[in-house]
Amino acid sequence: MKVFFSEEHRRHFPQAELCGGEFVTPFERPSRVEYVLGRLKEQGLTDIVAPGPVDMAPIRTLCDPGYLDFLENAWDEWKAEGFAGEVIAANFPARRMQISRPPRNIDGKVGYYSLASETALTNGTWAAALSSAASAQAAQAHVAAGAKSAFALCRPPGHHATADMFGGYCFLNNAALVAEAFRRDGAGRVAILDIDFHHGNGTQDIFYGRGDVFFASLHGAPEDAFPYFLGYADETGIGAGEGANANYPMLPGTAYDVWSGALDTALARIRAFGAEALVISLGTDAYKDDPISFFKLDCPDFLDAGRRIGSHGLPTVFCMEGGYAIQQVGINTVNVLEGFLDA
Ligand code: OKP
Ligand code: ZN
Repeated sequence: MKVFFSEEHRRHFPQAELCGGEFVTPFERPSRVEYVLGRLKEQGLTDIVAPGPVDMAPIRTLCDPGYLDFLENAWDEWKAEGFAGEVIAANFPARRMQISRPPRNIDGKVGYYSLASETALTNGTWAAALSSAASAQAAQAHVAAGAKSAFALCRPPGHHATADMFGGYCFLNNAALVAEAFRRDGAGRVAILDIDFHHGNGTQDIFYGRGDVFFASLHGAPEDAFPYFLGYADETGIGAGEGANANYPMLPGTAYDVWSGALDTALARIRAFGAEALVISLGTDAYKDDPISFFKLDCPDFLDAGRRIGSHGLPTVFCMEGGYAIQQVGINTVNVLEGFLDA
């Protein structure tokens, strides 16, 4: 399996994440990918290449123009305002406030264009987010050209990002870009399966009204887990998208017996949908020792999950999402890929 990876991810390394009322070193940190690269090489997956330049046109089609302008200029505007720290949201358009008028002031804009305040934006964030999207695009092009699968080692991740909001460590929705690219390249129906511990609210939001892209997510129940305000089982899609969204929220302590049942159900739905291509939002934070999650999957479970995904035989692009037990993130992520290849 070919791997697409850009060193430019390093340009996104905020010093701070707001966590429990303190600023901590962000869980989503550059060293995560070092562990994945190390494990890939250890297991003989050495076909690792840098993506070509990002294709902006599909990003402009997918995202709100004001949002893209914000991402590109936020750091400069923040500095011009005289703020000394990293760009962090503190003001949000809450219930019954205006959501159709982006403020002019950057302190207002950052809240307007975000869904949470844990994620800081810095000088290199835009470049890193574009490089992450470029890896996703290159992986998709490789599969569209006939390869059975590819791995986009994306950082920063993407599945929480909507067309107009960042948050949950995500800025551009890489998996959505891949699904859209498959559609443009002629796939009539595409499925996105999100196995990250957190609900892929951004991906769900992007495709919620569409019947051509099926979205399924296995995640911590929204009553108990970020992003808290989306991811319930009764969210099934709307209009043309009715029936093309499937959520599998699970409770604290969920282990592989229950999780794998949800995985099989989701895969059966994807098969019944008639997907011609598959995008996997590959987070491994369902791991038992993940510091910010509460499922109980063990390392070999990821191998088995990869096999189950691979047994469907669909052209597949994997996009890296979360996984914060950094010593194991390499093993768990590559286990999914090895299981897939072994199916
Ligand atoms: C991103 B991805 C830590 C709470 C963290 C945000 C989680 C974002 C997860 N105090 N809340 O889905 O892995
Ligand atoms: Zn996650």
